[in-house]
Amino acid sequence: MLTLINANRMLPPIGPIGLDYVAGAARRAGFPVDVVDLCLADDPDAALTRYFAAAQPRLVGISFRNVDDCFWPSSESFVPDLARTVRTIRSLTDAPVVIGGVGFSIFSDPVVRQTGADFGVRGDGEQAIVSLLRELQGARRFDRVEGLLWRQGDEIRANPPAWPRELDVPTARDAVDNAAYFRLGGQGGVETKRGCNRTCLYCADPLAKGSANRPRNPVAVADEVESLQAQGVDVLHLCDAEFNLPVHHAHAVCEEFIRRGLGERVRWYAYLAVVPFDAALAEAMRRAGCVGINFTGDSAAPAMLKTYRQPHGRKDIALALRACRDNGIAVMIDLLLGGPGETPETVTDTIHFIRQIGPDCAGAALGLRVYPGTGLAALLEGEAPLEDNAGIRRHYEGPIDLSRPTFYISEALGDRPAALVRDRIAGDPRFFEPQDESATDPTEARSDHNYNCNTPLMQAIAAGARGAYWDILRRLR
Ligand code: B12
Repeated sequence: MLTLINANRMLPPIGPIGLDYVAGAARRAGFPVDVVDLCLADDPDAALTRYFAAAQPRLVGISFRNVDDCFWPSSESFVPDLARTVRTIRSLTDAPVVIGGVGFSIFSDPVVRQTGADFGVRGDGEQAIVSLLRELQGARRFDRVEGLLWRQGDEIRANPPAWPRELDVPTARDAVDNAAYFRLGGQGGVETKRGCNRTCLYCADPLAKGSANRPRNPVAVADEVESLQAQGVDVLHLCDAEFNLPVHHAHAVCEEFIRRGLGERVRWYAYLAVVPFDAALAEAMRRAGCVGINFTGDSAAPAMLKTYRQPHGRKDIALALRACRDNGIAVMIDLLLGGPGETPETVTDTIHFIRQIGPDCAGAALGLRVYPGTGLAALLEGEAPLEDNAGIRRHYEGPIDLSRPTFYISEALGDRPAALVRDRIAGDPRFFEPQDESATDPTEARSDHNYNCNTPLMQAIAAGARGAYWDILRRLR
């Protein structure tokens, strides 16, 4: 009835958790579901040809998690590949095609246009897939399907997304080969909530997940962790944008994990905002199994933190690090260098401060991906046409198209901003640093934290390493 396809072929492979949930929801509503996982297939075209020779689904759903690698300067876009996959599917079946996924949700309209898909779903997929299947069987009232993009004549219409406050997500996690992903990708994933009520300048999360925090019942989250553990997956990365928003929910999840003794059976990592965070949360997280935190530090320069609309100050970064140290939790601090107003002085200040407080590692990402509908896009568009903005960096010609990898790096950092950042890092091995502009081979001696085709990472996982990728890479050093 429904065939779901994972189109993300990035390596190391990350389990398509969204597809697992969507498949679970469709099955729970009584629809038979097949999953064709192109990430685990050696030859995707052959896998599709083999599958459709024997199957005639009513609907084909594609999960499109990453629109691009979100990394300057590599800027790899996956939309052309997706368009090719849609064409291949069209040559093999008459079933309509629907696309969903987090990356897709940010760019739903252009991706539907560029791929020629029949439908798209922006936002949560669990309710939407069931509604769409029912409408396809019945009245075909597509205006009733949550988050649906659909064609009416030459127009593409879009319904408001389903961002239910009460999240009822299937916990069985049995539609995807999670054991294979654990073996090849070194981690599993689980969500404790969706959405984010922060308004960070550059972030697209509210566009894909909504701007309210939508917590899940901690009991369901723990059930799901146990489902994964039963499949042999005992090292996890939480898939929340920021685990500690809201902080009472983070405590409630930890309490449930501790009550079930999960802290002794699984290890996990999470993304966290720098505030709110304190020793009590660090201790609860450690007891619940957390071994590593990736903080959204962004910067340590007060002016940049203000521009990024971060509520934390540099002192809070140091305090959070101390609380983690006291509880044996490894720390990665993610920096976002090059935003509006960044100067060589603010870069120096940030890197100097981070080196001084000494986290286990720090990600010196350079360049902000400009997502449409964010504060960053509004700020830049308000100044002048994007074409005239000297801070816009891109590898394509013609008019600016934000659905293609488009970045902003403050003009004040000059023509070789990566060289400048690397100079300030001065070979400190705790930093993941941007690729030098003069590097000719992007894979050669890489010291960044782009997890797309990251060979040292894949080799370490093949040799048995498990955990967050930053933690595996830092241990390799
Ligand atoms: C956690 C996370 C990670 C973890 C993954 C951990 C794990 N074990 O899963 C790690 C750190 C490994 C990671 C890595 C990367 N990530 Co990441 N990640 C996230 C994060 C925070 C959550 C993703 C997630 O799993 N969400 C939970 C699932 C359930 O949601 P979902 O996929 O959206 O699925 C729902 C809907 O989209 C929909 N849906 C999904 N599929 C389908 C299919 C159909 C047919 C339908 C109808 C609906 C549907 O229904 C689902 C349930 O409601 C997101 C941001 C976010 N808040 O979502 C970024 C995000 C997805 N990552 C992103 C990027 C860029 C990357 C990297 C490419 C970075 C890099 N260059 O290294 C790598 C890629 C790694 C890889 N090999 O694939 C970007 C993608 C944006 C873009 N430009 O395309 C995001 C959106 C962050 C951002 N705003 O920049 N990431």
